[in-house]
Amino acid sequence: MMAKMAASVLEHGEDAFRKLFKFYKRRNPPPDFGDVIDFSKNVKNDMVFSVELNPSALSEADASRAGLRPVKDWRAFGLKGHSGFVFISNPFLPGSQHHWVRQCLKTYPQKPNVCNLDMHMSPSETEDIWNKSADILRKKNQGKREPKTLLEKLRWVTLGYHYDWNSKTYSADHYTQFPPDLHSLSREVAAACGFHGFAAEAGILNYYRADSSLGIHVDESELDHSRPLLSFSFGQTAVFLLGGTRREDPATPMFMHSGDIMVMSGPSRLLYHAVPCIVPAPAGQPLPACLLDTQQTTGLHTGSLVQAVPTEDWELCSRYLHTSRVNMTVRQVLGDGQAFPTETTSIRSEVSPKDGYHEKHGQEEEDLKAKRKRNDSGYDLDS
Ligand SMILES: O=C(O)CCC(=O)C(=O)O
Ligand SMILES: [Mn+2]
Repeated sequence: MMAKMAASVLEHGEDAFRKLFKFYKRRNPPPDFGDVIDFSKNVKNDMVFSVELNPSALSEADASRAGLRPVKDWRAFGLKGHSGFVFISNPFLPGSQHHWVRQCLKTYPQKPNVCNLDMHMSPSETEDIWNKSADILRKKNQGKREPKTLLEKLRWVTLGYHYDWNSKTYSADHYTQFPPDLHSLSREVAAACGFHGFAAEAGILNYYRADSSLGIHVDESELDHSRPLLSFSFGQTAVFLLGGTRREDPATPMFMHSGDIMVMSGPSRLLYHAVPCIVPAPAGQPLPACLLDTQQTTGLHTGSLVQAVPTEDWELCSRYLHTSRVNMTVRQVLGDGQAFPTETTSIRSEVSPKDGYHEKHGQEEEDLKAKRKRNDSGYDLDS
């Protein structure tokens, strides 16, 4: 009786999220994705409902300037029991994701932004990651084992208030200008979801290779949790697990396809979540169809945030994305008029290291046992 109860508590409690994480992380044999919600298709799931966004919250002109379709055409969804969670199925105009991909690969990794490679390399070595990798990557013959380029070793970049992975805090004295284009995109998307005046102050860009994952965690280091957290996905599809406010709560699996946007707000702002795997691309179709769309150079006018990406740049981005996913998470750290606490009263995150950011990338026990090189912040550089 006791044993049975313990087993059932484990099944539905403590270990349920972790088990699901491991289930989707498994490579051999590959997991069955049959239970994963696919918002790009007609969803047949009792938990899913359509969300009507207010089309007048964002003008068509502002949407188009940011490379987005008119809000009336967005397909947005919610999940029962997760108030404040909004999933927007690729609202980008055809061809406008290219700009954000190029920014993530070529522009945002540049100084003064900070990346994982800075943890163990000198600033001159991590200067110009794109140009140092471009020629090698262009010539690289797939399948052959060759040393990884810096671009292939990139795991994260921080923007704005640079997240400190050790103290799990942001601070006033480690800030550089947040990229204006991403600031505007974030403000527009937040406005469309009813959050006016959203100020993007910190960004974490995550770079996933075919075998990368992101452990179970909560994003709670921002000081004002009443502001939403936005997440943008590009490239290969991934599985996202959305749990509850307690680590033992069950999790819901869903696909994140290229162009999808997630908004975690209100009661959903502090939910546990994870990315257990990148889904192998279907044979013969290494890039999702939306990234094959030709760029909308004709629609680009002065004032547009989205710039046309030169063909030679896109060739490299596209090659990289055949086996990768890029994610941008954007956060407002401080509430309106709020300031960082002074040193002595500084609020530290209460999360245990296992739950925290510091160990979130590919930090399952197997990985810890594996003799792999790690950088100072726990990111696996060899995967
Ligand atoms: O890659 C993702 O979709 C999730 C990223 C994330 O949770 C984070 O950076 O906090
Ligand atoms: Mn997160």
